[in-house]
Formats: sequence, C-alpha cells, structure tokens
Amino acid sequence: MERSLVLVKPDGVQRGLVGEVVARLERRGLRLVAAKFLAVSQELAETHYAIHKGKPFYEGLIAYITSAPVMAMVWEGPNAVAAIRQTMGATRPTEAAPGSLRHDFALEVGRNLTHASDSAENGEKEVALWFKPEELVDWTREVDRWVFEK
Ligand code: DAT
Ligand code: MG
Repeated sequence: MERSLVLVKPDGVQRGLVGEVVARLERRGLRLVAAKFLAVSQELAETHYAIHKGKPFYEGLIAYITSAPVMAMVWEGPNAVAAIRQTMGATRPTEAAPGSLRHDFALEVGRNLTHASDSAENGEKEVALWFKPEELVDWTREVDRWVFEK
C-alpha cells in the first residue's frame, strides 16, 4: 500500500482549510495513518525541502513553511501518491485542474496550500522524516473492501 506525506501548509491552516483537505482525502477513499499539528523548525524545513536548495524561491519557501503551524498527515491507499497529487492539483494554482484543491482555494505558487509526496519512494522518506514509527497507526476500516479492490 502506497503512502504519502500530506501537509496543510501555513496558509491552509490560517484560512481554516484543514477540514476541507481532510474531507477531500477521506471522500477519495484514502486511509489516514497519522496526523499531528506542529510548528515546523528551520532544520525540518531545510531537510524537507533540501532538493530545492539553491533555487530562487528556496528562501521564500523556507520562510513560508516555518511562518505558522502546519497540519502534517500520512495517508495511504492504492496509487496514493498519484491520487493525492491529483486531488491537490498542479504546483501552480492557475495550472491546477478545476475541482482540485489548489484550483479551488489558491492563486499563487508561493501560497499553494498543501504538500504531497511526489513518488512512493519519497513518500516513505518523507513519512520517516516527519513521523516516528510509533506515530503511524496500522488499522483496517470496515469500508476498506468497498474501496480497495485487494
Ligand atoms: P509540489 O509542492 O507541487 O510538489 P515542488 O516540489 O516542485 O512542487 O515545489 C515545492 C514548493 O516550492 C511548491 O509547492 C511551491 C514552491 N515552488 C515551486 N516552484 C516554484 C516557483 N517557480 N516559484 C515559487 N515557488 C515555487
Ligand atoms: Mg514536491
């Protein structure tokens, strides 16, 4: 089962959109594995966004993600990475598909509401960076067999 880190970034928290993000992922059929509300340290932000170091938007990105609390979650399901990124929409909100979160609730790339892992491999790495193993809940839902084929 694929797993993805999902963050509701500071703009999403400030705008009261945590519930909207959770609702959409729940309705999609994805299963919540872990969640915590936290202020992101400089160190965590730099490790999480290490791949973007040196890019022109890097400093602003670190300032943004550390500016106010975030809701960090782990969601899982078949093809969870692709499903979640589709629900989020493209990085630039003006390129995000209508009906996606970034289309429906954002305008600017620097205030694009959410983060989601971009591959199953990075999903595992990001989950390990943001959560301790004991914070991940291994559970089955009664409805799983009606959402997951296998
Ligand atoms: P995503 O968050 O869709 O995975 P990404 O990994 O390419 O996108 O970039 C991480 C974040 O960095 C993105 O959510 C917003 C910011 N960002 C990316 N490209 C940017 C750009 N050209 N200008 C400003 N911010 C950018
Ligand atoms: Mg990314």
